[in-house]
Amino acid sequence: MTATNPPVRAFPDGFVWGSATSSYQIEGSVDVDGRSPSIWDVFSHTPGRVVGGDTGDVAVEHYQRYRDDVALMSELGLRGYRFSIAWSRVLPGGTGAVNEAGLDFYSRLVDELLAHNVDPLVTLYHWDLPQVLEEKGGWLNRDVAGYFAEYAAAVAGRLGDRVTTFTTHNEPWCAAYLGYATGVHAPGHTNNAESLAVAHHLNLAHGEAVGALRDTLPATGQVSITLNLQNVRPVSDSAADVAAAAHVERLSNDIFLDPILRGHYPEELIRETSHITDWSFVHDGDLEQISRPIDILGVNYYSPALVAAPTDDLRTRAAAGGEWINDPQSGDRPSLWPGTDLAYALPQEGPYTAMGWRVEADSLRELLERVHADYPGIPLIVTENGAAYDDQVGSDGVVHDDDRIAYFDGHIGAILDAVTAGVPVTGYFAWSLLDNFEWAWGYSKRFGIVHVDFDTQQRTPKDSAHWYSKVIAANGLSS
Ligand code: IFM
Repeated sequence: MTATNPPVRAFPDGFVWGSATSSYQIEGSVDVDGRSPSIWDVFSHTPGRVVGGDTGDVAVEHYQRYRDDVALMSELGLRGYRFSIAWSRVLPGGTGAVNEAGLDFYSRLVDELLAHNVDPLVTLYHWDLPQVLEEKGGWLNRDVAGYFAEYAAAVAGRLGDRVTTFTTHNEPWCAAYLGYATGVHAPGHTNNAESLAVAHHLNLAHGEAVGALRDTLPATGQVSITLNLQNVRPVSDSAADVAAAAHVERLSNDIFLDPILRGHYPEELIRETSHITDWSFVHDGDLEQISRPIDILGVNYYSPALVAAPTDDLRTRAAAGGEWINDPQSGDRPSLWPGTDLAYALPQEGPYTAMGWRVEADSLRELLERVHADYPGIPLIVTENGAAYDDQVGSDGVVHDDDRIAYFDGHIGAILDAVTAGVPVTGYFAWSLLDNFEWAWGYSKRFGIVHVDFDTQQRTPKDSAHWYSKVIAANGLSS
Protein backbone atom coordinates (compact mmCIF):
# COMPACT_ATOMS: atom_id res chain seq x y z
CA MET A 1 0.00 0.00 0.00
CA THR A 2 1.30 3.47 -0.79
CA ALA A 3 0.82 6.35 1.64
CA THR A 4 -1.20 9.23 0.21
CA ASN A 5 -0.91 12.87 1.21
CA PRO A 6 -3.97 14.26 2.94
CA PRO A 7 -6.14 16.29 0.56
CA VAL A 8 -5.54 20.02 0.48
CA ARG A 9 -8.21 22.73 0.50
CA ALA A 10 -6.39 24.62 -2.21
CA PHE A 11 -6.43 28.33 -3.00
CA PRO A 12 -6.45 29.64 -6.57
CA ASP A 13 -3.10 29.64 -8.37
CA GLY A 14 -1.20 32.88 -7.86
CA PHE A 15 -2.68 33.54 -4.40
CA VAL A 16 -0.06 35.62 -2.54
CA TRP A 17 1.06 34.35 0.87
CA GLY A 18 2.98 36.82 2.95
CA SER A 19 3.51 38.49 6.26
CA ALA A 20 3.36 42.12 7.37
CA THR A 21 5.12 44.61 9.64
CA SER A 22 5.34 48.37 10.00
CA SER A 23 8.21 50.81 10.32
CA TYR A 24 7.92 52.16 13.87
CA GLN A 25 7.02 48.73 15.25
CA ILE A 26 10.22 47.03 14.07
CA GLU A 27 12.92 49.34 12.76
CA GLY A 28 14.57 51.00 15.77
CA SER A 29 17.53 53.19 14.72
CA VAL A 30 15.36 56.22 15.22
CA ASP A 31 18.11 58.79 14.95
CA VAL A 32 20.30 57.45 12.16
CA ASP A 33 20.76 58.44 8.51
CA GLY A 34 18.86 61.69 8.88
CA ARG A 35 15.53 60.37 10.23
CA SER A 36 13.59 63.02 12.15
CA PRO A 37 11.21 62.14 15.02
CA SER A 38 7.65 61.04 14.31
CA ILE A 39 4.58 61.56 16.46
CA TRP A 40 5.13 58.07 17.85
CA ASP A 41 8.61 58.96 19.13
CA VAL A 42 7.12 61.86 21.02
CA PHE A 43 4.05 59.94 22.20
CA SER A 44 5.95 56.86 23.37
CA HIS A 45 8.39 59.05 25.28
CA THR A 46 5.53 60.77 27.09
CA PRO A 47 5.11 59.18 30.53
CA GLY A 48 1.96 57.14 30.93
CA ARG A 49 1.22 56.69 27.23
CA VAL A 50 2.69 53.24 26.62
CA VAL A 51 2.61 50.21 28.91
CA GLY A 52 5.92 49.84 30.72
CA GLY A 53 7.20 53.13 29.25
CA ASP A 54 8.25 51.16 26.16
CA THR A 55 9.36 53.03 23.03
CA GLY A 56 10.33 52.13 19.46
CA ASP A 57 13.88 53.44 19.94
CA VAL A 58 15.35 49.98 19.52
CA ALA A 59 12.28 47.91 18.61
CA VAL A 60 13.59 44.73 16.97
CA GLU A 61 16.52 46.39 15.23
CA HIS A 62 15.17 45.58 11.80
CA TYR A 63 16.95 48.62 10.35
CA GLN A 64 20.22 46.86 11.07
CA ARG A 65 19.08 43.25 10.78
CA TYR A 66 16.95 43.48 7.64
CA ARG A 67 19.20 41.13 5.67
CA ASP A 68 18.81 38.36 8.26
CA ASP A 69 15.09 39.05 8.45
CA VAL A 70 14.71 38.70 4.69
CA ALA A 71 16.72 35.47 4.78
CA LEU A 72 14.28 34.22 7.41
CA MET A 73 11.30 35.16 5.22
CA SER A 74 12.88 33.20 2.41
CA GLU A 75 13.47 30.16 4.64
CA LEU A 76 9.83 30.26 5.64
CA GLY A 77 8.84 30.40 1.98
CA LEU A 78 7.01 33.76 2.15
CA ARG A 79 6.05 35.02 -1.29
CA GLY A 80 5.18 38.54 -0.20
CA TYR A 81 6.30 41.00 2.46
CA ARG A 82 4.20 44.02 3.37
CA PHE A 83 6.13 46.74 5.17
CA SER A 84 5.71 50.45 5.72
CA ILE A 85 8.01 53.37 5.09
CA ALA A 86 8.84 55.93 7.73
CA TRP A 87 7.88 59.28 6.19
CA SER A 88 10.38 61.05 8.45
CA ARG A 89 13.28 59.02 7.04
CA VAL A 90 12.38 60.13 3.52
CA LEU A 91 11.32 63.73 4.16
CA PRO A 92 12.74 64.67 7.56
CA GLY A 93 11.10 68.07 7.17
CA GLY A 94 7.77 66.38 6.36
CA THR A 95 7.86 68.28 3.05
CA GLY A 96 10.70 69.68 0.98
CA ALA A 97 14.14 68.11 0.69
CA VAL A 98 14.33 64.36 0.15
CA ASN A 99 16.77 62.50 2.37
CA GLU A 100 18.46 60.04 0.03
CA ALA A 101 20.02 58.10 2.91
CA GLY A 102 16.54 57.31 4.22
CA LEU A 103 15.29 56.18 0.82
CA ASP A 104 18.46 54.12 0.35
CA PHE A 105 17.49 51.89 3.26
CA TYR A 106 14.19 50.97 1.65
CA SER A 107 15.85 50.55 -1.73
CA ARG A 108 18.33 48.08 -0.21
CA LEU A 109 15.47 46.28 1.52
CA VAL A 110 13.55 45.97 -1.75
CA ASP A 111 16.63 44.62 -3.55
CA GLU A 112 17.19 42.09 -0.79
CA LEU A 113 13.57 40.94 -0.97
CA LEU A 114 13.64 40.56 -4.73
CA ALA A 115 16.93 38.66 -4.55
CA HIS A 116 15.08 36.19 -2.30
CA ASN A 117 11.99 36.04 -4.53
CA VAL A 118 9.84 37.81 -1.96
CA ASP A 119 7.49 40.36 -3.52
CA PRO A 120 7.57 43.74 -1.69
CA LEU A 121 4.31 45.59 -0.93
CA VAL A 122 4.87 49.12 0.29
CA THR A 123 2.59 50.97 2.71
CA LEU A 124 3.23 54.70 2.82
CA TYR A 125 1.55 55.60 6.11
CA HIS A 126 1.34 53.34 9.12
CA TRP A 127 0.77 56.13 11.67
CA ASP A 128 4.25 57.65 12.05
CA LEU A 129 3.60 61.22 10.93
CA PRO A 130 6.74 63.39 11.05
CA GLN A 131 6.61 65.40 14.27
CA VAL A 132 7.47 68.56 12.32
CA LEU A 133 4.09 68.21 10.62
CA GLU A 134 2.34 67.64 13.93
CA GLU A 135 3.78 71.00 14.91
CA LYS A 136 2.00 72.46 11.87
CA GLY A 137 -1.33 71.03 13.06
CA GLY A 138 -0.86 67.39 12.05
CA TRP A 139 -3.79 65.74 10.30
CA LEU A 140 -6.01 68.65 11.34
CA ASN A 141 -4.14 70.73 8.79
CA ARG A 142 -5.48 69.89 5.33
CA ASP A 143 -2.16 70.95 3.76
CA VAL A 144 -0.73 67.73 5.16
CA ALA A 145 -2.66 65.91 2.41
CA GLY A 146 -0.53 67.69 -0.18
CA TYR A 147 2.67 66.94 1.73
CA PHE A 148 1.64 63.28 1.79
CA ALA A 149 1.27 63.28 -2.00
CA GLU A 150 4.74 64.83 -2.28
CA TYR A 151 6.14 62.07 -0.07
CA ALA A 152 4.29 59.39 -2.07
CA ALA A 153 5.84 60.71 -5.28
CA ALA A 154 9.33 60.66 -3.74
CA VAL A 155 8.96 57.03 -2.65
CA ALA A 156 7.37 55.88 -5.90
CA GLY A 157 10.03 57.68 -7.91
CA ARG A 158 12.73 55.72 -6.15
CA LEU A 159 11.10 52.30 -5.63
CA GLY A 160 8.47 52.18 -8.38
CA ASP A 161 10.80 50.43 -10.81
CA ARG A 162 10.85 47.39 -8.49
CA VAL A 163 7.75 47.59 -6.30
CA THR A 164 4.39 47.03 -7.98
CA THR A 165 1.92 47.59 -5.15
CA PHE A 166 1.76 50.82 -3.17
CA THR A 167 -0.75 51.28 -0.35
CA THR A 168 -1.49 54.80 0.79
CA HIS A 169 -2.74 54.37 4.37
CA ASN A 170 -2.85 51.53 6.83
CA GLU A 171 -6.03 51.65 8.93
CA PRO A 172 -6.96 55.34 8.81
CA TRP A 173 -9.66 54.38 11.34
CA CYS A 174 -6.93 54.04 13.97
CA ALA A 175 -5.17 57.24 12.96
CA ALA A 176 -8.44 59.19 13.18
CA TYR A 177 -10.27 57.67 16.15
CA LEU A 178 -7.48 56.28 18.32
CA GLY A 179 -5.27 59.28 17.57
CA TYR A 180 -7.89 62.02 17.92
CA ALA A 181 -10.99 60.70 19.77
CA THR A 182 -9.86 58.16 22.36
CA GLY A 183 -6.32 59.50 22.52
CA VAL A 184 -4.74 56.09 23.07
CA HIS A 185 -2.56 56.54 19.99
CA ALA A 186 -0.38 59.43 18.88
CA PRO A 187 -0.88 62.33 18.91
CA GLY A 188 -3.21 61.58 21.85
CA HIS A 189 -6.02 64.07 21.28
CA THR A 190 -9.50 63.47 22.73
CA ASN A 191 -11.82 65.51 20.59
CA ASN A 192 -14.65 63.90 18.62
CA ALA A 193 -15.02 66.74 16.12
CA GLU A 194 -11.32 66.58 15.36
CA SER A 195 -11.46 62.87 14.67
CA LEU A 196 -14.02 63.36 11.90
CA ALA A 197 -12.01 66.18 10.31
CA VAL A 198 -8.93 63.97 10.48
CA ALA A 199 -10.79 61.06 8.86
CA HIS A 200 -11.62 63.41 5.98
CA HIS A 201 -8.07 64.75 5.70
CA LEU A 202 -6.74 61.19 5.67
CA ASN A 203 -9.16 60.39 2.85
CA LEU A 204 -8.04 63.51 1.03
CA ALA A 205 -4.39 62.59 1.52
CA HIS A 206 -5.16 59.15 0.12
CA GLY A 207 -6.77 60.66 -2.98
CA GLU A 208 -3.96 63.13 -3.57
CA ALA A 209 -1.40 60.37 -3.12
CA VAL A 210 -3.25 58.14 -5.61
CA GLY A 211 -2.87 60.96 -8.14
CA ALA A 212 0.85 61.33 -7.37
CA LEU A 213 1.40 57.58 -7.57
CA ARG A 214 -0.38 57.32 -10.92
CA ASP A 215 1.76 60.17 -12.26
CA THR A 216 4.96 58.53 -11.05
CA LEU A 217 4.51 54.77 -11.35
CA PRO A 218 4.73 52.75 -14.54
CA ALA A 219 1.37 51.65 -15.98
CA THR A 220 1.75 48.30 -14.22
CA GLY A 221 1.75 49.96 -10.77
CA GLN A 222 -1.04 48.90 -8.44
CA VAL A 223 -2.47 51.38 -5.95
CA SER A 224 -4.44 50.47 -2.85
CA ILE A 225 -5.51 51.45 0.64
CA THR A 226 -5.80 49.15 3.65
CA LEU A 227 -8.81 49.51 5.96
CA ASN A 228 -9.44 47.69 9.22
CA LEU A 229 -13.05 46.99 8.36
CA GLN A 230 -15.31 46.04 11.25
CA ASN A 231 -17.81 43.24 10.98
CA VAL A 232 -20.49 44.97 13.00
CA ARG A 233 -23.42 42.89 14.27
CA PRO A 234 -26.48 44.03 16.23
CA VAL A 235 -27.03 42.22 19.52
CA SER A 236 -30.65 41.52 18.56
CA ASP A 237 -32.83 41.94 15.51
CA SER A 238 -34.81 44.74 17.14
CA ALA A 239 -35.08 47.80 14.93
CA ALA A 240 -33.16 49.88 17.49
CA ASP A 241 -30.20 47.49 17.70
CA VAL A 242 -30.10 47.08 13.92
CA ALA A 243 -30.05 50.87 13.53
CA ALA A 244 -27.27 51.16 16.14
CA ALA A 245 -25.16 48.62 14.23
CA ALA A 246 -25.77 50.46 10.97
CA HIS A 247 -24.58 53.67 12.62
CA VAL A 248 -21.36 52.05 13.81
CA GLU A 249 -20.90 50.53 10.36
CA ARG A 250 -21.09 54.01 8.83
CA LEU A 251 -18.71 55.45 11.39
CA SER A 252 -16.21 52.61 11.09
CA ASN A 253 -16.34 51.47 7.49
CA ASP A 254 -18.44 53.64 5.23
CA ILE A 255 -16.67 56.84 6.26
CA PHE A 256 -13.71 55.49 4.27
CA LEU A 257 -15.29 53.06 1.79
CA ASP A 258 -17.99 55.38 0.49
CA PRO A 259 -15.89 58.44 -0.40
CA ILE A 260 -13.10 56.29 -1.81
CA LEU A 261 -15.20 53.83 -3.82
CA ARG A 262 -18.43 55.76 -4.37
CA GLY A 263 -17.37 59.39 -4.26
CA HIS A 264 -19.57 60.56 -1.37
CA TYR A 265 -20.04 60.36 2.39
CA PRO A 266 -23.20 58.61 3.61
CA GLU A 267 -25.90 61.23 4.19
CA GLU A 268 -27.02 59.47 7.38
CA LEU A 269 -23.51 59.75 8.81
CA ILE A 270 -23.44 63.50 8.21
CA ARG A 271 -26.86 63.81 9.84
CA GLU A 272 -26.00 61.55 12.79
CA THR A 273 -22.84 63.49 13.58
CA SER A 274 -24.26 66.97 13.01
CA HIS A 275 -24.23 67.61 16.77
CA ILE A 276 -20.45 67.15 16.62
CA THR A 277 -19.44 68.86 13.41
CA ASP A 278 -20.90 70.65 10.40
CA TRP A 279 -18.51 68.84 8.02
CA SER A 280 -17.32 72.17 6.64
CA PHE A 281 -13.88 70.58 6.33
CA VAL A 282 -15.15 68.93 3.12
CA HIS A 283 -14.34 71.40 0.34
CA ASP A 284 -15.55 71.49 -3.24
CA GLY A 285 -13.56 69.06 -5.33
CA ASP A 286 -12.34 66.93 -2.40
CA LEU A 287 -14.56 63.96 -3.21
CA GLU A 288 -13.37 63.89 -6.82
CA GLN A 289 -9.80 63.61 -5.52
CA ILE A 290 -10.67 60.99 -2.90
CA SER A 291 -12.53 58.75 -5.33
CA ARG A 292 -9.72 58.40 -7.85
CA PRO A 293 -9.85 54.73 -8.89
CA ILE A 294 -7.71 52.26 -7.00
CA ASP A 295 -6.75 48.74 -8.08
CA ILE A 296 -7.20 46.69 -4.94
CA LEU A 297 -8.61 47.10 -1.43
CA GLY A 298 -6.63 45.85 1.56
CA VAL A 299 -8.69 44.44 4.43
CA ASN A 300 -7.29 43.97 7.93
CA TYR A 301 -9.40 41.80 10.21
CA TYR A 302 -8.97 40.56 13.77
CA SER A 303 -12.33 40.28 15.56
CA PRO A 304 -16.07 41.03 15.16
CA ALA A 305 -17.95 43.87 16.88
CA LEU A 306 -21.25 43.51 18.77
CA VAL A 307 -23.41 46.60 19.03
CA ALA A 308 -26.56 47.61 20.91
CA ALA A 309 -28.83 50.63 20.92
CA PRO A 310 -28.53 52.73 24.05
CA THR A 311 -30.67 51.75 27.01
CA ASP A 312 -30.74 53.31 30.48
CA ASP A 313 -28.81 50.33 31.78
CA LEU A 314 -26.09 50.68 29.14
CA ARG A 315 -25.91 54.42 29.72
CA THR A 316 -25.36 53.84 33.41
CA ARG A 317 -22.68 51.27 32.79
CA ALA A 318 -21.02 53.51 30.20
CA ALA A 319 -21.09 56.44 32.59
CA ALA A 320 -19.29 54.24 35.07
CA GLY A 321 -16.54 54.00 32.47
CA GLY A 322 -17.07 50.44 31.34
CA GLU A 323 -19.03 50.32 28.16
CA TRP A 324 -18.28 52.99 25.66
CA ILE A 325 -18.45 52.27 21.99
CA ASN A 326 -15.16 50.59 22.33
CA ASP A 327 -12.55 50.05 19.73
CA PRO A 328 -11.22 46.56 19.15
CA GLN A 329 -7.69 47.92 19.01
CA SER A 330 -7.52 49.09 22.58
CA GLY A 331 -8.38 45.89 24.39
CA ASP A 332 -10.30 46.39 27.58
CA ARG A 333 -9.70 50.12 27.95
CA PRO A 334 -12.82 52.23 27.65
CA SER A 335 -12.86 54.49 24.68
CA LEU A 336 -15.02 57.21 23.30
CA TRP A 337 -16.21 57.55 19.73
CA PRO A 338 -18.13 60.26 18.03
CA GLY A 339 -21.81 59.36 18.32
CA THR A 340 -21.57 57.19 21.42
CA ASP A 341 -25.01 58.40 22.24
CA LEU A 342 -26.34 56.31 19.32
CA ALA A 343 -24.77 52.93 19.91
CA TYR A 344 -22.75 50.95 22.42
CA ALA A 345 -20.28 48.17 21.78
CA LEU A 346 -20.90 45.20 24.01
CA PRO A 347 -18.39 42.86 25.54
CA GLN A 348 -18.40 39.58 23.62
CA GLU A 349 -18.02 35.97 24.62
CA GLY A 350 -14.69 34.22 24.20
CA PRO A 351 -12.50 32.57 23.19
CA TYR A 352 -10.23 35.58 23.35
CA THR A 353 -6.73 36.41 22.23
CA ALA A 354 -4.30 38.07 24.65
CA MET A 355 -5.71 41.41 23.47
CA GLY A 356 -9.11 40.40 24.85
CA TRP A 357 -10.44 40.19 21.28
CA ARG A 358 -13.05 37.53 20.52
CA VAL A 359 -11.87 34.85 18.11
CA GLU A 360 -14.43 34.14 15.44
CA ALA A 361 -13.09 33.09 12.06
CA ASP A 362 -16.37 32.88 10.18
CA SER A 363 -16.91 36.57 10.85
CA LEU A 364 -14.08 37.22 8.37
CA ARG A 365 -15.95 35.28 5.67
CA GLU A 366 -19.06 37.27 6.48
CA LEU A 367 -17.14 40.55 6.23
CA LEU A 368 -15.43 39.69 2.93
CA GLU A 369 -18.70 38.57 1.37
CA ARG A 370 -20.47 41.71 2.51
CA VAL A 371 -17.76 44.07 1.31
CA HIS A 372 -17.75 42.33 -2.06
CA ALA A 373 -21.55 42.49 -2.31
CA ASP A 374 -21.63 46.19 -1.37
CA TYR A 375 -18.59 47.24 -3.42
CA PRO A 376 -18.36 44.76 -6.31
CA GLY A 377 -15.63 45.14 -8.87
CA ILE A 378 -12.69 45.77 -6.57
CA PRO A 379 -10.39 42.83 -5.73
CA LEU A 380 -9.67 42.35 -2.03
CA ILE A 381 -6.48 41.32 -0.28
CA VAL A 382 -6.24 40.43 3.41
CA THR A 383 -3.31 42.60 4.40
CA GLU A 384 -3.38 41.75 8.13
CA ASN A 385 -4.80 38.98 10.26
CA GLY A 386 -3.32 37.37 13.32
CA ALA A 387 -3.40 37.03 17.07
CA ALA A 388 -1.43 37.94 20.16
CA TYR A 389 -1.08 35.21 22.75
CA ASP A 390 0.91 34.98 25.95
CA ASP A 391 3.60 32.89 24.30
CA GLN A 392 5.85 30.80 26.49
CA VAL A 393 9.23 29.65 25.27
CA GLY A 394 9.40 25.88 25.89
CA SER A 395 12.34 24.06 27.46
CA ASP A 396 13.40 23.30 23.88
CA GLY A 397 13.70 27.03 23.21
CA VAL A 398 10.68 27.10 20.90
CA VAL A 399 7.20 28.61 21.22
CA HIS A 400 4.55 25.93 20.68
CA ASP A 401 1.73 28.28 19.80
CA ASP A 402 -1.11 25.92 18.98
CA ASP A 403 -3.65 28.65 19.76
CA ARG A 404 -2.15 30.90 17.10
CA ILE A 405 -2.08 28.03 14.59
CA ALA A 406 -5.76 27.39 15.29
CA TYR A 407 -6.48 31.11 14.79
CA PHE A 408 -4.69 31.16 11.42
CA ASP A 409 -6.20 27.85 10.33
CA GLY A 410 -9.72 29.08 11.04
CA HIS A 411 -9.27 32.46 9.40
CA ILE A 412 -7.49 31.17 6.31
CA GLY A 413 -10.30 28.61 5.99
CA ALA A 414 -12.83 31.43 6.24
CA ILE A 415 -11.08 33.28 3.41
CA LEU A 416 -11.20 30.14 1.29
CA ASP A 417 -14.93 29.88 1.99
CA ALA A 418 -15.32 33.46 0.77
CA VAL A 419 -13.21 32.76 -2.31
CA THR A 420 -15.30 29.67 -3.03
CA ALA A 421 -18.41 31.84 -2.75
CA GLY A 422 -16.97 34.09 -5.46
CA VAL A 423 -15.20 36.85 -3.51
CA PRO A 424 -12.03 37.90 -5.36
CA VAL A 425 -9.42 37.71 -2.57
CA THR A 426 -5.91 37.71 -3.98
CA GLY A 427 -3.65 37.24 -0.98
CA TYR A 428 -3.12 36.85 2.75
CA PHE A 429 -0.59 38.56 5.01
CA ALA A 430 -0.12 37.18 8.50
CA TRP A 431 0.30 39.82 11.17
CA SER A 432 3.05 39.83 12.09
CA LEU A 433 6.35 38.48 10.89
CA LEU A 434 8.10 39.37 14.16
CA ASP A 435 7.08 40.09 17.73
CA ASN A 436 7.25 43.86 17.90
CA PHE A 437 6.19 47.16 19.47
CA GLU A 438 2.42 46.85 19.82
CA TRP A 439 1.71 50.58 20.09
CA ALA A 440 0.14 51.55 23.44
CA TRP A 441 0.79 48.00 24.66
CA GLY A 442 4.53 48.30 24.08
CA TYR A 443 6.29 44.94 23.97
CA SER A 444 3.74 43.26 26.24
CA LYS A 445 1.75 41.74 23.36
CA ARG A 446 3.31 39.31 20.93
CA PHE A 447 1.75 38.93 17.48
CA GLY A 448 4.77 37.45 15.66
CA ILE A 449 5.03 34.11 13.92
CA VAL A 450 8.70 34.56 14.77
CA HIS A 451 9.59 34.97 18.44
CA VAL A 452 11.98 37.80 19.27
CA ASP A 453 13.98 37.80 22.47
CA PHE A 454 13.85 41.54 23.15
CA ASP A 455 17.10 41.39 25.18
CA THR A 456 19.26 39.55 22.65
CA GLN A 457 17.21 40.24 19.49
CA GLN A 458 17.41 36.55 18.67
CA ARG A 459 14.74 35.44 16.22
CA THR A 460 13.19 31.96 16.58
CA PRO A 461 10.33 30.84 14.35
CA LYS A 462 7.35 29.70 16.41
CA ASP A 463 5.45 26.53 15.53
CA SER A 464 2.95 28.78 13.72
CA ALA A 465 5.71 29.93 11.35
CA HIS A 466 6.53 26.33 10.40
CA TRP A 467 2.83 25.56 10.05
CA TYR A 468 2.39 28.62 7.80
CA SER A 469 5.34 27.50 5.64
CA LYS A 470 3.50 24.27 4.95
CA VAL A 471 0.31 26.13 4.05
CA ILE A 472 2.29 28.26 1.60
CA ALA A 473 4.03 25.25 0.08
CA ALA A 474 0.69 23.46 -0.35
CA ASN A 475 -1.11 26.65 -1.45
CA GLY A 476 -3.83 25.73 1.00
CA LEU A 477 -4.92 23.99 4.17
CA SER A 478 -4.81 20.31 4.80
CA SER A 479 -8.37 19.27 5.35
O1 IFM B 1 -0.02 45.97 15.42
C1 IFM B 1 -1.17 46.42 14.81
C2 IFM B 1 -0.85 46.98 13.44
O2 IFM B 1 0.09 48.00 13.51
C3 IFM B 1 -2.09 47.52 12.78
N1 IFM B 1 -3.15 46.56 12.81
C4 IFM B 1 -3.44 45.87 14.04
C5 IFM B 1 -2.18 45.31 14.63
C6 IFM B 1 -2.49 44.59 15.96
O3 IFM B 1 -3.02 45.50 16.86
